[in-house]
Amino acid sequence: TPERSGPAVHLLLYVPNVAAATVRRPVFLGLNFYGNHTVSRDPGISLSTAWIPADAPGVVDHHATDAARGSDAGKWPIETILSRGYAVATAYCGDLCPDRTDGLAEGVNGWLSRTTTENRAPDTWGAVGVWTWGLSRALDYLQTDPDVDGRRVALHGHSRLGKAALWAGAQDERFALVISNESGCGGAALSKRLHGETVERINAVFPHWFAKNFRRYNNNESALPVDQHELLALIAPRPLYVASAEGDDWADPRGEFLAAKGAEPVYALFGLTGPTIRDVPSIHTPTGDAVRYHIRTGPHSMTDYDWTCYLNFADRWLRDRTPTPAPAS
Ligand code: GTR
Repeated sequence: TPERSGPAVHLLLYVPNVAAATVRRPVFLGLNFYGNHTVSRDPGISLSTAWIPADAPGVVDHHATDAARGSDAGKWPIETILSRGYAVATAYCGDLCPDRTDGLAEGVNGWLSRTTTENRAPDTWGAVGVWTWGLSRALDYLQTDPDVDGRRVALHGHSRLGKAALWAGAQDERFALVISNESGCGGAALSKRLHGETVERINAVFPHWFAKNFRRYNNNESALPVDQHELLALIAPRPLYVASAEGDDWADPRGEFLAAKGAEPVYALFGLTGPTIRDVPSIHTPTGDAVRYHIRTGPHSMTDYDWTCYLNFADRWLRDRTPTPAPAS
């Protein structure tokens, strides 16, 4: 049937092994860059058979080999997350839309519409939109799984996948908390600052990521009717974490901070506060309550420091919420 021949998304799920759990576990959900097998060396994870970018370790002719297992595990401290009482869910972004210029011809978009990066209508989605849609479908599943609490899902994403996490969080109010890790241009960074990656540059190098309409603002950011603080504000009143790295000027840390600040007035309507200081805080000084921001040392990545901050933030906001009872066994 057509349904069976459609694209499949493989969702990897780890749940804390707690005897006689009385409540469902909150979840950290995020897409991964290079296949589920890269987030851990766990041999129980199936090796992705999908197309994978050539720049990933252990990839031969755009396909994963066993050498790729755990190659991105440094960004996924799964044991730590589980030990803090959270489940971990992830899927490969390439199952939804391969991350390459002609990737829209495959995956979900290829199956639905057969349009391509260049011949699609100017207002239809790009790869970021497809990944975003996939995050909501992953949440659909999590809300049916009795082991986890689909009402307490913390959505996170790094860089291009952080752009998708913000867009998913803005559109789908079922996500309980949203984390942007160095999402930069088209994510948390203000486009009109013209610092680091610009609209023209991102649309030229990644023509498949955004709607073609976004190209109207190439070298023309001042004409944008909105900027990224308004994307962040759409997540209100749900808790939002925006993080930057000192060595990641390309993502414009100050622009990310100022966007978080710019979302504050909307959070204030709900009696919630963000970073109350006026400019970028010192290194390793998370600041703000419902909208929280930090900048750490080091390059563009997602580190144990970042995760510690996100786990603390989730403890602050998701522990308070009434957990969904576990089904009677
Ligand atoms: C860069 C791109 C950024 C960011 C990054 C990443 O090449 O310019 O917008 O998305 O990739 O995803 O790591």
